Amino acid sequence: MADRTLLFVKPDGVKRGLVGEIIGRFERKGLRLVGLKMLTFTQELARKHYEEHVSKPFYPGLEEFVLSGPIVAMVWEGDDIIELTRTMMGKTKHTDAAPGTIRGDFAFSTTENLIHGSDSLERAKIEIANFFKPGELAA
Ligand code: D4T
Repeated sequence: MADRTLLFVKPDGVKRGLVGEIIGRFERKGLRLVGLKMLTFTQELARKHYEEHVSKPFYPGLEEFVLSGPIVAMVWEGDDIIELTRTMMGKTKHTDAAPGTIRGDFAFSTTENLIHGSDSLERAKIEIANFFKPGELAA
């Protein structure tokens, strides 16, 4: 099976009507969409997904934000999927994200930065299982 990653459009991206714009960028790049759903984070899922950040000072604000509305979770497949999607997302901090990237073109906050993407294939496996059952993904 080709490499896969977990991406989600954060609540700000859904509220701002950027879901189509974001999905379209990955489609036009030639990546394959193999899973898609809208859901709202629970506190339990937020703590699991952001386990490495739970003790950090920005975590309470981050948790409040990710619980603030629905997200659109996706699994994408393709060669070099992690590097490619992370490059297309742009840097985490909105002021560092280059124009032409999703965050560089649309984000004006580090917390409300529109999109999440797994940062390694190992993390992608864990994160995909946090959001999708095997039967919900295309073969
Ligand atoms: P995600 O996980 O959302 O794809 O973001 P990154 O992989 O690009 O960045 P990260 O893990 O360092 O941060 C996770 C998440 O926390 C928010 N955040 C981060 C924040 O609100 N304040 C901060 O100072 C940092 C570093 C943004 C993304």
